Amino acid sequence: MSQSSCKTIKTTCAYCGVGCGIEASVNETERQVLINGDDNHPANFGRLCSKGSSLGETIDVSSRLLTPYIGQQATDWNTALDAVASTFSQIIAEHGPDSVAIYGSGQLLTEDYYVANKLMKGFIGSANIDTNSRLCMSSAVSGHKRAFGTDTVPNCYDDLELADLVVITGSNMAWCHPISYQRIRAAKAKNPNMRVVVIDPRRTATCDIADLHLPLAGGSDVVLFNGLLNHLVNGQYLQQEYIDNHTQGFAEAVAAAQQDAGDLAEVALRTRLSERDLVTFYNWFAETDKVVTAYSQGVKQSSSGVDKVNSILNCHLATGRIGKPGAGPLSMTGQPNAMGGREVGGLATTLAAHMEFNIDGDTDRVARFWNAANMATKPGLPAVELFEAIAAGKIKAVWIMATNPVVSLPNADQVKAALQQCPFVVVSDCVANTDTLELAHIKLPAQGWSEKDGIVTNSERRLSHQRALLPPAGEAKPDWWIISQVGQRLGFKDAFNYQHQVEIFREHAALSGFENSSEQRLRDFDISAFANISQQQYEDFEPIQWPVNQQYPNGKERFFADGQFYTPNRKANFIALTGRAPGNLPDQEYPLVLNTGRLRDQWHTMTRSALAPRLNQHRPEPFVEVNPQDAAKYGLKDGHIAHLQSRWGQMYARVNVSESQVAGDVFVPMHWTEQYASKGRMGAVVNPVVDPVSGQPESKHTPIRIAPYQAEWHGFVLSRQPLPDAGIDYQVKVNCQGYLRYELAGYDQSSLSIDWVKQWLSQVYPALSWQYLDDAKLGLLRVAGYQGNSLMFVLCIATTPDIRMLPERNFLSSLFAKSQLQPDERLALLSGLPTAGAEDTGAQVCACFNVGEKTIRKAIRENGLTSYQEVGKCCKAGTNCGSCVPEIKTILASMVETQPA
Ligand SMILES: Nc1nc2c(c(=O)[nH]1)N[C@H]1C(S)=C(S)[C@@H](COP(=O)(O)OP(=O)(O)OC[C@H]3O[C@@H](n4cnc5c(=O)[nH]c(N)nc54)[C@H](O)[C@@H]3O)O[C@H]1N2
Ligand SMILES: Nc1nc2c(c(=O)[nH]1)N[C@H]1C(S)=C(S)[C@@H](COP(=O)(O)OP(=O)(O)OC[C@H]3O[C@@H](n4cnc5c(=O)[nH]c(N)nc54)[C@H](O)[C@@H]3O)O[C@H]1N2
Ligand code: SF4
Ligand SMILES: [Mo]
Repeated sequence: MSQSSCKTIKTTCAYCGVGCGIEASVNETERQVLINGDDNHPANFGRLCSKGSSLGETIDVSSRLLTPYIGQQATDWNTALDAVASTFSQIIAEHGPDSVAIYGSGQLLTEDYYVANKLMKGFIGSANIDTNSRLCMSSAVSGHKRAFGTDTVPNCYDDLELADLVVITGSNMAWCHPISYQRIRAAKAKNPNMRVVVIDPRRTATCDIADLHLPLAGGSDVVLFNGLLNHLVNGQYLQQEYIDNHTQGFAEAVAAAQQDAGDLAEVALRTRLSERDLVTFYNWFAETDKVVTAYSQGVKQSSSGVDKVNSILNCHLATGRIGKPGAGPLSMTGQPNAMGGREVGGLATTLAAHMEFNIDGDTDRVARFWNAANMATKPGLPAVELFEAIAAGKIKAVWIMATNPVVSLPNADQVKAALQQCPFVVVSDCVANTDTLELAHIKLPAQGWSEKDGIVTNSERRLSHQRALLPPAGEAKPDWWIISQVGQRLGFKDAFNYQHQVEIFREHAALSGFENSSEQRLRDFDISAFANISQQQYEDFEPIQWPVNQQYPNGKERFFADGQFYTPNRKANFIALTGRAPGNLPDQEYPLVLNTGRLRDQWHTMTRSALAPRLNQHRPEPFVEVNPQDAAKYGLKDGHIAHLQSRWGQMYARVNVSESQVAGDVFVPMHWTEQYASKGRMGAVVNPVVDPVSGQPESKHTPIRIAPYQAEWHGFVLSRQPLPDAGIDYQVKVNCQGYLRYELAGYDQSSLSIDWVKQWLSQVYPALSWQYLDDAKLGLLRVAGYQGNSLMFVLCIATTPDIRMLPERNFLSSLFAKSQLQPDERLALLSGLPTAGAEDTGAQVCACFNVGEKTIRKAIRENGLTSYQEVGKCCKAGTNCGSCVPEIKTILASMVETQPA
């Protein structure tokens, strides 16, 4: 990139709720962006993880939705917006405001989110606007409101470093909030007194820094924390003055905890943990003043998610450890603007600016501020119910923005069917193809990260500016603009007459301060200091934690150490809790528990992360992780394919036999969709049970059965061009540097032949010279296609159930990366045997420097390396973001074990 045409722009990462600051060097003419961490951003101080640092690889426009579509027909904005507005109008006129809905996302910017909520709740007159945050944050929101009277995260990231005990529960922070995890790792290295406890049914990468790992039974968190509350009471570890002066309901909570978890042996039984480990954890918690409990989806995505949250908050309130440096509960938000969504009231059950339907005067207050034409007066439907109402025909038009519910909602085949029969589906997205866009009547192209511009708020309530780096792709528009245009066309010209997003931000800031001085009901969320922000100040916006008002012009790090809460009498509530079993339990027919979650290098439904070749190498295929005992019991072999089935749906995934999984539990990553894996859409399998208070689905606990998929053949193709669906059971696409890789498997091999290959591939490659090897005896079918001397594709199929008959993918990939092949390489290509000097680097471990497992093993062996730091010095692996350090340590450990004595 030439220096002269570069400009440097500060922005925030597109991905997780850590909210890291980025310094981007932008070359507009080449549409290239170089990504570096922003040294001054308080979330990351210059560090970025593998996802953040590869953002530059994801901004190509080739996969983007570039223009609006009505049906299959490209159209202009006016026509598309008119069609959206007139159809919504008509349906509202005929069936009332509750017959339409918006389904939004924590990946919208605050300004987008604010306008969507205003349109639906203030002007269309229904609260049927919910968001994917229902699947993500809603149990934390409800738990906070029950305890504090408001949805406030009391602590901040610095506390992760200041603590002497960090309890990480239901969170694979090493992969999902990598930079926060790195901060804990670094703090622990400096503070010998610091301990880390990880509570997770799986042994995850996060356990790498754990002094204690509690592999509790899925869903048993309330019992575990009720047991802790008992321990605190029995050992007199309470902060009695705080309890007496600033809380209520303590006696009832203790009585319930004693009833539920008074007997340690029973707690051990129900949590599947040993009494010794329980006592260790309880003692550490009791005896350490500075304790932070960081929690995420293992806590929230549960049919007792809200109770789990309150069981944690109970223990922090009982010890007065809340909102203090190094002490307090910290809910880690998932999406880049999950917190912003909570501020604007993006959930169907809340109002804007932390106001509530069920608090006297709030609905009227919002209505007056907006001068609302049709203020909604009651909560709308939460996500799972909202899609059930679509299926039932009660909701007849839905507008989906920045989320992919056909993949991410539970019982996703039902969701798909609901959208198929819904009379009017509008989808705003950045990319051209998703499983949800396929069902849209109207597609609207939204600006994505690197083009859109607005404010986001991270897990610690810190607002940051996400800035535009490049001009929009094609006709893409900001989401706030699209929504405002529809608002105007629905007849609300004045209310949606925004020219620039700063006008929306000012309005949002003003609403947060509206009737929010001490005479009225005080609300915690107050950024009224920005109500008159100039455009220049907005452009220069520096990261700051809310509240930002007259009292706190520079923001505020922590809440509640002073014991002042937002309930009517200002006291926090203890909640009396009883542990409940998950909604569906395994039985003879469905004997295993399916747990789902995230991988280090993929983001959700892969629409952005899978565009970066280096993020696809760590775990290229959908997989199911099973304990060796279960593998033996169900006849599953490592590396082969399994069929998973629940009462709701089915999927295929590759088997990964692993001790990190407890027998009886299996784990599947949430990421694959029909765009990448023909039958790997995991949402289809997941049960639609929800928490009764928050409505958040139980994504971590579905009874399933598993069986080997009896593939008669396996194979893969490396191809320059994308290939069509081959109509087989297992076809997985992997984007690589300059080409694509497809993994294939099928049941029926009778149709496998050179002719079949030609028929399939000539759709994409009509005129090539073909080279092939078809050896029925050896069970080999190999085909390569050349254009002149350039290799266009190579296909390798083993017509036997034995996957070892396939050549090494990494070696073939290295050949494929070359544009021209020598004769010996052409031969090697079909034989699958490495040419002299070619090196097989093995499966990728370090995404930042693309270092493979075999390279690392070789470096260790040849240089006698004993620590991950030495490995880093030798081959760079693990020296950038550090997310692969746990894996490097596992490799080191395995090599120590296998070394001859
Ligand atoms: N790489 C990557 N990072 C991401 C994302 C991504 O897609 N990819 N997404 C972002 C988003 S939106 C979110 S919400 C966060 C989620 O971040 P996390 O919550 O950390 O991620 P998950 O993998 O969904 O689940 C966390 C862990 O909960 C455990 N668990 C399951 N059941 C239970 C239980 O009953 N009790 C306890 N204590 N633990 C249990 C699972 O085994 C899993 O390891 O990640 C964010 N960061
Ligand atoms: N089984 C199971 N299911 C889960 C989870 C789980 O752990 N297990 N986790 C749940 C959680 S926590 C979450 S957050 C969800 C995430 O699930 P989704 O929200 O469905 O997943 P994403 O892939 O993030 O979808 C975002 C979509 O918006 C598009 N997009 C990105 N930026 C913009 C923008 O600025 N404007 C517009 N209009 N579009 C944009 C992307 O291209 C993509 O299609 O999944 C939930 N579902
Ligand atoms: S931790 Fe990684 S994904 Fe999350 S904001 Fe930071 S760089 Fe982005
Ligand atoms: Mo999330």
